[in-house]
Amino acid sequence: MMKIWGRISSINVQKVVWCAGEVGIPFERIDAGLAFGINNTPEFKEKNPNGLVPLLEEDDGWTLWESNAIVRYLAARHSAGNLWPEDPRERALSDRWMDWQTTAFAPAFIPAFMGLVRTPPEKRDQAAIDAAMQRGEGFAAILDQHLGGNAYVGGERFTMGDIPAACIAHRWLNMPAERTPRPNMERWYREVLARPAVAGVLTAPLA
Ligand SMILES: N[C@@H](CCC(=O)N[C@@H](CS)C(=O)NCC(=O)O)C(=O)O
Repeated sequence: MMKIWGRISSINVQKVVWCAGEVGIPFERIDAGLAFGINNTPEFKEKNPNGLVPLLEEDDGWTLWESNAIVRYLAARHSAGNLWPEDPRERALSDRWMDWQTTAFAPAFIPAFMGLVRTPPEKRDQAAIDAAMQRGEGFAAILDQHLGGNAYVGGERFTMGDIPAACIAHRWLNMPAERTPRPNMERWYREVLARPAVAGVLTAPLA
């Protein structure tokens, strides 16, 4: 059976587990990373020299790391024409939001997530948290505006691009912090959160 290595509290593991659920292939998830360890062992690093999760391992031993690459692979292999749009323009829009999630929205506010969710109150750097929230607001506004005119990130239907974008939206919308209301983003988030493949993947409260 296909294996997905990685703890479910990792956003990058969440993307892959959600995508595997969407395409409906059986898989086994193996906890790795943080307190679970494993990811820095020589055996794991042979499969992913970065020592990071997620890692996909197929029945024949073929492996793939980098969460968005794994999402694209699973979607292309098992859901071409559906999660993985055949039309190059539709696919490009889906791809765009995947790259934007990783390179823009996530790096902007992850210091706030780490401070508010993974750091005890007495050790928090409030100034760094506030600055990260302010940066995040700018990107949240961009996604909200896009979803004001589109049902999903890639257009009128759910595609692979919604998965990374919704995983980061989940963090943004559930952090214990004040945020500007984003009605379009919240409408889309609630809708994708109701998909059966999300069950057990995006947890609240955040961990
Ligand atoms: N660009 C990589 C980043 C992977 C990454 O940073 N993974 C984190 C978890 S989100 C990790 O493995 N951290 C070490 C750990 O959990 O011990 C991807 O998208 O897969």
